[in-house]
Amino acid sequence: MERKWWHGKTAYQIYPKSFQDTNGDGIGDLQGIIRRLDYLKELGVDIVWISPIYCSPLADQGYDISDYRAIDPRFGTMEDMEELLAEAKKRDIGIVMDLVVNHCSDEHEWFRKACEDPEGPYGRYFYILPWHEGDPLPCNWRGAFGGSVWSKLPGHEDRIYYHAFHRKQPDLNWENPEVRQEIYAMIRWWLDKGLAGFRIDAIMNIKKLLPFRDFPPDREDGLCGLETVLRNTEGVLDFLDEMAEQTFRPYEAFTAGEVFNEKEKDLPRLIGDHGVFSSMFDFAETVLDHSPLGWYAAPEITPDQYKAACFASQRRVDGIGFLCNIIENHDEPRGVSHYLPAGIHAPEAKKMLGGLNFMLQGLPFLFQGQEIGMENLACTSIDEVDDCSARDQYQVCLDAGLTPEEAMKFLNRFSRDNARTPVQWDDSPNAGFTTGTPWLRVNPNYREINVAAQREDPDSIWNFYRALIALRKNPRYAETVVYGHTEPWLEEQHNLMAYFRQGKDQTLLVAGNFQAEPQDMRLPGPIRDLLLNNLRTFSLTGDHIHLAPWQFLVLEV
Ligand code: TEU
Ligand code: CA
Repeated sequence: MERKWWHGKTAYQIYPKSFQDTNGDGIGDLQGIIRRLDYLKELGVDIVWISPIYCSPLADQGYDISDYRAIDPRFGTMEDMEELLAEAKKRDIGIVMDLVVNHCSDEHEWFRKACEDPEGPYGRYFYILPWHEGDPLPCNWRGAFGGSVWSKLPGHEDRIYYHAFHRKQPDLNWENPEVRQEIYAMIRWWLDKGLAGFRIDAIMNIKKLLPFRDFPPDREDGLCGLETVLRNTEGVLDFLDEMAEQTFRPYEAFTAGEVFNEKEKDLPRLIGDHGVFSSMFDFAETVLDHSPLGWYAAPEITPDQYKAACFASQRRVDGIGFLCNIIENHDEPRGVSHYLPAGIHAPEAKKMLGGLNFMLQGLPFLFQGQEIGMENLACTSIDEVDDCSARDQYQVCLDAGLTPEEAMKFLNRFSRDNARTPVQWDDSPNAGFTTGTPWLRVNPNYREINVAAQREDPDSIWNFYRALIALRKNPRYAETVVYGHTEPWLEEQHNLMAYFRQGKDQTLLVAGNFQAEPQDMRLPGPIRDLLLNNLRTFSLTGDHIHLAPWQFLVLEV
């Protein structure tokens, strides 16, 4: 594997709407990010991905872009963006923007022109087909937020357009070379401004399975989920190769693909030495509880399944490239609420989960608030829910015969709002996020869980993450932490997740006791050094460590 400038870095995702408000409108903004750059530096962050801040009607919170070359006034101005780039650069922090090019907004000029003249050049920017009331639709696919992927073209009774996500997110037609050139020019325009790169949204969806056709339905609505469609689609890499060649590669940009349903054989082309992306997110753990039926049919994830998914991912990409390792993002529940058994809130358990993920080979990617162990938000009524995906799943629950109360239990487990509540900076009103009314409710636990308190406390989750990042940069261990081979240890032992990171002349052992009871772990040999411990002590008899509940250790052995 070739060495890349970003391999040893630590990355952090900002969901700007909920990060830091500076003008009291209850919405986080670019000035808020600038204000917190020193905070990110103090934590040890090198790369920051900012979820979309382009002009948008916010039907899907910015993932519906109406102007790719302008900043939404709710987030600030282009001057603010340039200031952010300059200030970040001073601190040696790279800024990565979200690249959302599977679709744009129905309020984008291209779509407006397509509606005015579907036969004209902009009609070919989208998938617009003739259709008459009573005709079957071109295919029975279900959009990611529910319902058919087809909607009537505004202003036309006899035409429909394709959208894999929200009705307000029409898919762009990548088969049209003019569309591709527009997109590449826009990417270069941003890279010329000094961006470090992009996180690339929903990218596997850009290639459509043509001609459109039906698949066997997977729910009673007669529709079939896009996962099945994607599994049967070939050819996305040809588009990605062209995009990489004309944009990312000449700039040596850092790119992290949001890649789902990729084919094993494509891994080298995706993230290998000359791959189309630098890296891509590991969603193997995330999808463990996905069911085609919807959230109400989600199984609980056990620690053994979590471990198996992590190790399977490490093996799949071994020697090929780096994955971005996450426990959460803006689409997922909080990691500590998702992967720790229900009801577990102990700080040491949160540290263990974070540490086990962080120490895997790959690029660790923290999501805002993860560094203080922020948790899911409990809502009692659908009126409190913003997320369009959660609102769809609420209906799916009701259609399956659940009561509203039962449905809310599943929303509280999976709603995307869970990760989108404002960052808990301190114990002042609204957790220091805003002086106004926050756009989304602050988690009421902010008095106990907040940055200010954890910064003061040497045993806090925040200081633990800081130590993890410092270890990754420590010249004595960095080579092993970044490049060491991952080798599971005692893989069959129940509720124990342990692995070696094998460097040239150094072996680290990472171990987490993934349960509320103590358990013993056999050691492969003598301990040379203790690098990290989420508790104050650890106990050893002969070649056995007695791990306390949720104990996490990094040892040199
Ligand atoms: O998410 C993509 C997404 O929702 C996938 O899980 C999708 O279900 C998969 O590709 C199968 O089709 C991204 C963003 O992270 C999310 O916030 C946006 O809502 C979405 O794209 C649309 O832009
Ligand atoms: Ca604001």
